[in-house]
Amino acid sequence: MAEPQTRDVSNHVLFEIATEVANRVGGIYSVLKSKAQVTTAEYGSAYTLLGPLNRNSAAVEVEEVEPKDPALAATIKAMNDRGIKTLYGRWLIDGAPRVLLFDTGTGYKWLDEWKADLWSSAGIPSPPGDHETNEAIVFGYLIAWFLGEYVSHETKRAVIAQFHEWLAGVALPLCKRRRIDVTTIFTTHATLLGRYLCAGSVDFYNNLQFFDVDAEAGKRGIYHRYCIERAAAHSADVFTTVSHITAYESEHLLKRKPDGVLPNGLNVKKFSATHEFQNLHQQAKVKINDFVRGHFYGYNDFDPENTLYFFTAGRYEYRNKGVDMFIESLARLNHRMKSAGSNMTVVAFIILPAQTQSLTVEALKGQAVIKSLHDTIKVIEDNVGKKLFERSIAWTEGQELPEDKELLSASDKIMLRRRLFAMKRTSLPPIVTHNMAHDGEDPVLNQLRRCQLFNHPSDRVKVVFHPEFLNSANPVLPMDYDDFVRGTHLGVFSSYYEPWGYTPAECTVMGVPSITTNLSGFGCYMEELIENASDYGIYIVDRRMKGVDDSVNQLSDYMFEFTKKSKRQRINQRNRTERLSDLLDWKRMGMEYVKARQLALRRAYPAAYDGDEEPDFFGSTEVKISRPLSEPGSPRDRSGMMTPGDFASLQEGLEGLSTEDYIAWKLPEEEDEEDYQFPL
Ligand code: G6P
Ligand code: 1S3
Repeated sequence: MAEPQTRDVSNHVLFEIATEVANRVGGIYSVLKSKAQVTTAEYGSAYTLLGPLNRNSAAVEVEEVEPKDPALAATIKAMNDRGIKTLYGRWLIDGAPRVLLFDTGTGYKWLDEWKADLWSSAGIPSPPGDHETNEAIVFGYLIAWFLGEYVSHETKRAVIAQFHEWLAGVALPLCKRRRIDVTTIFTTHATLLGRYLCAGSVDFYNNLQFFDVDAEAGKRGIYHRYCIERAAAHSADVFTTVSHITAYESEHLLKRKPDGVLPNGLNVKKFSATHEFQNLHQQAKVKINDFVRGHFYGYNDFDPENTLYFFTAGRYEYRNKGVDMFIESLARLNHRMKSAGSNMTVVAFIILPAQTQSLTVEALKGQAVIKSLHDTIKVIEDNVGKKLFERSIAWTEGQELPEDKELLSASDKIMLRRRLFAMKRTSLPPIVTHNMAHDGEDPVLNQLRRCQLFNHPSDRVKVVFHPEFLNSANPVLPMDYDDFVRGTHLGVFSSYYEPWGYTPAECTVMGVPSITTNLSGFGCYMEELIENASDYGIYIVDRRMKGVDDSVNQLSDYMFEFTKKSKRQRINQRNRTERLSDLLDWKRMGMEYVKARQLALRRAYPAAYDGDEEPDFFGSTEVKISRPLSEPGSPRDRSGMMTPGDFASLQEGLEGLSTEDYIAWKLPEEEDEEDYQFPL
């Protein structure tokens, strides 16, 4: 084994290990992909992502190249010689980081041996028949093999290995046990038990301290997975989570207090002028209008100018993602708008992928009849135009101007009448666009039925459940997700369990206001940073201190107040929301990763830091962003801790550490003049 103290910490190598490298599954893919640019800017070729090989996605996302680092080449060769197949290449995304993907299938011949070793060396059981855990074990053993081999070739530079989530965590206890000369970070993006417990009907946050974790994991058949997660958290030199709320949860469920929080950022692309993103909103909204006209054919009795598009989207975790609360609040909003005689209409989209058979005939027909109407009107327009032109050319002084009635021929009228008849409908516009595999048991449909949100003409809140992710090739709603988000007015994510929550963050960088909760990492983060977040289009529902009924009312209040905004107010609010995007940029957020890595190096190689004491990582010194200048001041309505746990932030303690690749957040100094041409 190499002498740990002799490694060069300033010129170190970084490996980041996850199962979603070049393989889209969920949020971790978004983290790695969006962060790649800042990490490659900092590390160049000293940064490699390690993941399992998924041939289908690697075929489109990875370009194979030869490794240049001799230690890496020797390590890959040694593993290839023992029958392990790998793919080394560039991930074809911004930053083009290097990736090394392992074909786990080629390691299965050792599965039983590795399972026995995991039990004898770490006390982690692995019952048969759990494919996901088997994959995690094989991947973990391959990673530990890789790291052990790599540090035997690379003897000078320090090596940091950062692991994401339990699925990539098996190698952590192995690194510790085998005393592999690397320093490790484990970043968890959720906890297994947290996700399971929240999806049930427990009062999770008030009972966090009291759960009998082993028993709860056992009851849910995930004890062995929980053991892997807990072992990973305890074996890492540095343990981090994506938010303070998940840090608090981890302390109680995984029994290790995280060293700090590494919040998720985005790769923000700014426009040179604010009106550009406002124009994009308008263009995208027109596409949504087209869909809505088709979907509600026969019932287009609401004015698109007075229609607002709200939406929620995510993985189909009905309770965890707060879809239950969203639907209940929509029903109350509907009632309030009706009682208030509102002239506005809200169309609420629910975009959650579920098992479906196909698009419904009605959904397809809706778009078809509107297209035929458009086509027919185009023909009539041409005919009328031609006639008007002929008459005008032949006009002489003293003659009457052509009459409107004469311009529309009998055949034009018949054509139009046929189109209008095709739009007659005996049933209400549907609430779902697809034939569901389990219509009768679907929680969203059942809740809409219970709340009687059936798209009746008298309803001021209409709903469209689109049980499939969006894409521009969809014949009914042909838009990519980003495009769709831009065209909406408000995103609603009333999550109960949300370690971070990319969906409202994505809304923010696109200048779309959103509603989140103080149980989501993102919501807590924004609440801590901004004095009155709702002025900036970040509404935070209190799901922590309020009872469910009060939270539902708060959510419907926010939505109701939103419907009362004028167009000018909406435009101004979007400008403010968009101004927050630097706050979520990896150029700023990535700093926390830098600090975590520094801490890992310090812990593994204290001699390289002259035995200095580890800095203090507790407390938070973030300066709040004040309310916008246009808003009247009022006393702060909140104070105190970020989250129940008041967790460490890696912000402090490592002062003096700066990387040119990372920028600091600046307060928006003044509102643009163009925003305030009209008083609010
Ligand atoms: C953007 C466009 C404006 C448009 C407005 C509609 O700001 O630049 O031209 O009027 O969007 O806003 P609304 O909130 O009604 O969709
Ligand atoms: C997790 O994905 P999820 O939707 O299961 O990781 C994401 C990335 O860190 C995070 O944004 C999300 O809240 C977590 O829940």
